[in-house]
Amino acid sequence: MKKRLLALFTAVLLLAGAVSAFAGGQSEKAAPKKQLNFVFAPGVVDPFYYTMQRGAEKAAKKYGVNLIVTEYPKSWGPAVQVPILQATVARGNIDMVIIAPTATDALIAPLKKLYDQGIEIITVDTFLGNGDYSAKSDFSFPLSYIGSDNVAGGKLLAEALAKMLGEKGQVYVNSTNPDVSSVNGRVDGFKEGVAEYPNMQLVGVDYNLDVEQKAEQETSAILQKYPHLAGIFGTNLYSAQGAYHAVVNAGLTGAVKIVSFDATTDLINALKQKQIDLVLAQKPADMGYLAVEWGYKYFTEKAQIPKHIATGFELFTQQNVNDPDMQQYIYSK
Ligand code: T6T
Repeated sequence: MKKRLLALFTAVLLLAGAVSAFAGGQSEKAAPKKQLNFVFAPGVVDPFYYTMQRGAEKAAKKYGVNLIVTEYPKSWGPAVQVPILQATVARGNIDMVIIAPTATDALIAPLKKLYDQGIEIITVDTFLGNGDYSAKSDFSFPLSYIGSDNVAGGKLLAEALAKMLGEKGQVYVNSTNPDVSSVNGRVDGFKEGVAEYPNMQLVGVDYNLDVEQKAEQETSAILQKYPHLAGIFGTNLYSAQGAYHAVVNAGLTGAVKIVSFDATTDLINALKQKQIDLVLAQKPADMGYLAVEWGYKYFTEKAQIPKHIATGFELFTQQNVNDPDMQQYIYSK
């Protein structure tokens, strides 16, 4: 009898233990994670943003984020980018928008509207206003700006060009738009750099509106107007591609030195052919990857995202253009 009572008692204890372990297990189990939906809104159809998209997709895969990529705008500017963005966000249930704003001011209102609806914003490559999201202002609502230090890049290329030219001569800049933070920063940095050399003269800045043919025509006109032109800075891939084609067509390869932002296959091949002298590669894949990674950490760990994350550069020269290590920095479709 005693034995049977003991067995019964043990059985009750075991059962109680099992029940509590089951209940405890249930309560300890984390609530199922919410699916995060991020939108990626590129600036325009170009290999720079395709490379950025691949970086974003890599992080999205790692963290289980659903990344919705908007249609690629076929031309540059808010008139094309904003309706595409709005159509994508209208699907609903979006947690964050990762966007390269195509204008510093015109994108503030449409993005603020999304923010007021509860959607977080990270800007990549380009920023809103003056880009300082740490001081309170009408454009400081994005969590972060992740991109190149464009002023530093422009300055660095001015100094490199000055060295190539013996610190003297006329130089010219071909850029895209006057209201875009990235290329504007590059122009400002370049001007600062040139100003350090009293025997260098900046003859002008043209804007091609992201149309390569226009960049080529503008550069051809400048080559005619300034027969002694010594150097050119192309502030992005369309500007630099148009500019070097104009120089080649004028038979001035080598006589006019060219430095550029953006490492497309076209520009890298031109460097190999000595049709361009220096190519600065940005790190678009890192911009996309970091935006998704920080966004994920913000939503899941309440991480404090730095208001500005600079992604750095690589410089392609005649010396390193064939190095196996450098090939990863060439943009691709
Ligand atoms: O240079 C990049 C980007 O940084 C800029 O904001 C716009 O032009 C590119 O996409 C190259 O076409």
